[in-house]
Amino acid sequence: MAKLTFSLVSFALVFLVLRSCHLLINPKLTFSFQPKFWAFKSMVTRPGTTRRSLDHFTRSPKHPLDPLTVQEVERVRTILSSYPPFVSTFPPIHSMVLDEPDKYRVSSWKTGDPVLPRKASVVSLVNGKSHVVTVDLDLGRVTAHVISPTSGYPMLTLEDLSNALEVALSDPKLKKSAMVRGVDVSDLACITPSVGWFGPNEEGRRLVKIVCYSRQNTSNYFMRPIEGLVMTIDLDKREVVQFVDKGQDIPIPSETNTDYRYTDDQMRKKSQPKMKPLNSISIEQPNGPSFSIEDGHVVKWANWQFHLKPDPRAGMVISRAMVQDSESGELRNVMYKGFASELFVPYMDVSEAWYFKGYMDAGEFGLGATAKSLVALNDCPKYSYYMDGVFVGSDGRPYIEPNIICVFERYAGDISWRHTDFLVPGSEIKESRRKVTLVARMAASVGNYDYIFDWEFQTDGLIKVKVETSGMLMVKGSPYQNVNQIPKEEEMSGPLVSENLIGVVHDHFVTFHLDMDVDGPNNSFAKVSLVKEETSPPNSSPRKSYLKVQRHVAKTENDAKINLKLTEPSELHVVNPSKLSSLGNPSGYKLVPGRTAASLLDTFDPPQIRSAFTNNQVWVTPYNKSEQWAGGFLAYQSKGDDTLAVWSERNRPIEKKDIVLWYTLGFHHIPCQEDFPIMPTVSASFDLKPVNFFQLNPILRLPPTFEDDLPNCKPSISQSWYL
Ligand SMILES: *[C@@H]1O[C@H](CO)[C@@H](O)[C@H](O)[C@H]1NC(C)=O
Ligand SMILES: *[C@@H]1O[C@H](CO)[C@@H](O)[C@H](O)[C@H]1NC(C)=O
Ligand SMILES: *[C@@H]1O[C@H](CO)[C@@H](O)[C@H](O)[C@H]1NC(C)=O
Ligand SMILES: [Cu+2]
Repeated sequence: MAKLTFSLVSFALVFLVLRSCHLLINPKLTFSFQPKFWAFKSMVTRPGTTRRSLDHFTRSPKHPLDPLTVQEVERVRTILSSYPPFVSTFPPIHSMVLDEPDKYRVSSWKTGDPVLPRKASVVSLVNGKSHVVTVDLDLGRVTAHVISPTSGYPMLTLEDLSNALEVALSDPKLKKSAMVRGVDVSDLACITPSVGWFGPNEEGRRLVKIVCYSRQNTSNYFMRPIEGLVMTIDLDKREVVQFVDKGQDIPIPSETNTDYRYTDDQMRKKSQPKMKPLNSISIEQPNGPSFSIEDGHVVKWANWQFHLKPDPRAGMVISRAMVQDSESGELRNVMYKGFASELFVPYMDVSEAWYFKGYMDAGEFGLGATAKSLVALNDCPKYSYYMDGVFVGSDGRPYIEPNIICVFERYAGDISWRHTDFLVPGSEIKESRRKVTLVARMAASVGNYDYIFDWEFQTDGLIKVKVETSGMLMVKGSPYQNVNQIPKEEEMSGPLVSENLIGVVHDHFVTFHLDMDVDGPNNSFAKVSLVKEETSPPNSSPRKSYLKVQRHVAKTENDAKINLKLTEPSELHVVNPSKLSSLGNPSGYKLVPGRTAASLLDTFDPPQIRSAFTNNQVWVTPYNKSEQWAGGFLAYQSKGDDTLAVWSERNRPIEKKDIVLWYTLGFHHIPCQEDFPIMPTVSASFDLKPVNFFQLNPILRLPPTFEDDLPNCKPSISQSWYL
């Protein structure tokens, strides 16, 4: 068993290094697996770190939504190997995930019931066509096989990426371009950005772009672009379709200050930052955390319960989120399924080496497939529980990406509710309750960028969904070292962020699929607007105007397409009209947008057509199991014929229906010097907040915290520290 574990782990680590997004280092580089293996081992035993034993070999599914297990993946592969169309040549597997059982069967499933029939959905590519095959694990055979009718290709595989790099690196033109700039081919680091879709040139063949950097004297090659050099590779013919090199006069930016690793010698030699160092800090949980994770995926904490799993495309999926009623104790449905459906990142530079950069990171590269093990104590606090991802390689075999999700309780010193009252003499009141929450976190490293996804649950029923970005800017080489050298008439695609480096302006849009089931599947979407009224009749009050609440229940999809405007405020409620409180209000949850942005690109700009789901910040659609991916099921090189915007043109009825809410959170990003050489995190979030869901404040009777509750802590009077 131990030996087996070792070999699987090493196998997984090959992928840990190789199976990444639009990033792949020169394949001539040899990777050392051993140190990573030990890093992983030490993590298992680190104190304050909880993780279940590695039982992936024997594990069987316990819940109908549990991801495919190692054994199930092996079995699917065996079934496919003897499936007649796949017998002569086993096609590359671009995706293999659980085909989730029917929603209504899952909703009525209870712990202890037999697990529902298990099926796998497999996407493979045969002669340029995407085959979607359903394998029934109980029947042991293929039960459905369709060729996808939409445009686009499935996510790229590791082989696609390494083939593309091999083709690029063996091209003498690339060697020559590198040499002209004084870069040895062995110092080239090339990445494989997606091509997007810009018309007939990109159609009928799978293409990828190649863009290179110099890794000379730095691990942060992203800051040393070989500007103006871009290759287009045909992935299946394995040939260079186009070679462009228009940047030979642009210097490669210096490696100075580009490295960011703590172990980097240069970093160590340098002085510490000019700030007073922090003392050690940690949250202590002497009795352990108060959540439990049953059967590996069902998280139970305080009044919450939900199913949590990694997904190669969405990253992290929350299902069947239910909250306990504070009065009756009943477990009530809130959301059937929530996940990041697509992530659109268009760059604002239309030149030849840049125009195509408009990524759809979930559908093109996968948010889970690019997520790596979290760094204990830095990515997640002490007492975190770590969950592994069981994913599938292009050969149809399983591999394990360890510790890609962490679950932890957060106490950030915040307040849940409070009041002090001193208006009645002699009866001063001081009541305050601290806020402790539960977080599920994952971090995807899609090439240069890192996206940290948090789903945070509060005891008052609120769910906060947060996205943070960090990592490296996608920068452009420039001849200029100072803004005073830039000619007035020259149009720059972004600010100078370091010498010879332009931080190209871009956007990030993350679109969430939120299948709300507030007290059951049949919900309505209500826009509760605030509108200005004039006092009438005039002079009947000293006031001239006031705001009035207007409630509009959306009948069809068009009624629920919303572009947020500060001057037209409205609350966005998902309500269950058949579940009224004792006061007669419908039970609901509201979407509370936080920081966001709208895409300002032309609606007919090709990247915007493909990512038309960003045309509105809010959409509501009737539930349809096949409408999960806002940018289309096959996003790679898609033409935008299978997006949320296209589905929604049907303008279907959405009142008193099982509905899905779609919300896009976004950033415009004008880079600045502080983003170099690695960006401090930028965050944006939105809330799903109960509205007339509970009878009253659900944490009214939450007890306060006293010093006796914290036996390990010294009295918390601040003066004592300064004695
Ligand atoms: C950079 O690396 C090259 C070899 O790759 C070496 O010759 C050179 O001295 C290095 N420069 C610095 C500043 O470390
Ligand atoms: C939801 O509404 C449909 C009709 O639109 C009805 O058939 C179904 O029974 C309802 N489901 C529940 C759980 O109320
Ligand atoms: C579900 O969605 C797909 C894709 O938009 C569509 O082809 C299909 O007709 C839909 N099914 C129903 C029942 O509306
Ligand atoms: Cu950015």
